[in-house]
Amino acid sequence: MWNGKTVSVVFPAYNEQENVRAAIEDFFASGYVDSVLVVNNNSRDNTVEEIKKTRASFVNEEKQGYGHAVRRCLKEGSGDYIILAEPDGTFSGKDVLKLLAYCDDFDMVIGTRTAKDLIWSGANMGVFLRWGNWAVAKMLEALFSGPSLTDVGCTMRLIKKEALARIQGQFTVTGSHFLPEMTTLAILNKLKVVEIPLNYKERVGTSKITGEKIKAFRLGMTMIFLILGYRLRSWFK
Ligand SMILES: Nc1nc2c(ncn2[C@@H]2O[C@H](COP(=O)(O)OP(=O)(O)OP(=O)(O)O)[C@@H](O)[C@H]2O)c(=O)[nH]1
Ligand SMILES: [Mg+2]
Repeated sequence: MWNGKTVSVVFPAYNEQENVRAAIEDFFASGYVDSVLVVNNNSRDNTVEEIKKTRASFVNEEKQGYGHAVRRCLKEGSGDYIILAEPDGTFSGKDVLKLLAYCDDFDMVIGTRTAKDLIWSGANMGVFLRWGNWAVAKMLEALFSGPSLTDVGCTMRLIKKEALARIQGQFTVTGSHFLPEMTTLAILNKLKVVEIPLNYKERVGTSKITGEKIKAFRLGMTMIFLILGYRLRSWFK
């Protein structure tokens, strides 16, 4: 609970047996989280068995992909404040408090993983990823006169239920480049958005998206085209 409002955490999970249980416990341990829901994306390992050992609930999303899983998370999140994160050990439950501290004044509070002093040793945020995320975020910020942005791909973020309802029907992306679409739609729909620095730690388990440089580069290019597409369409509308 936060100021009399319910807080729900939602995790997309694909083969996260190694950390999902610890992540659920870590987020509950923040003391502010009322419920945790895991959207299992057809995991072939023991992710579901591990979730069952906790007080989190879960659903399965059959359509495979990060965007499908995250959109299902946002659809199922039941609290007044919905916090999206990953159960792979990279995010800290205690950072929930940082997001909540801003939500009186903002509709959406986005994390950034590029604040140098909060990147833990072993975290997958080397020079290439850090500056790549920063550059695409700055492009988004400049093209849309948006809030200060320094990370285009940070899953951990908070959105108020009523703010989510304003943009949810406009989501189109089902792949790994979903987050910049969510941020762009928030700006275009005049939600109040702020970005704040979060801890970013070493991953537990196998990386599926940005672990390989070439995959990360392709993803970055897809994000750039998505953002440019939104800008051009809104100029010519
Ligand atoms: N890649 C991928 N991730 C999925 C899928 N479904 C759910 N997820 C979850 O989405 C999150 C993002 O995937 P990650 O492999 O952590 O990718 P990343 O955060 O870009 O990179 P690392 O954390 O450094 O590995 C994780 O919590 C996954 O378990 C899917 O189909 N593909
Ligand atoms: Mg991750």
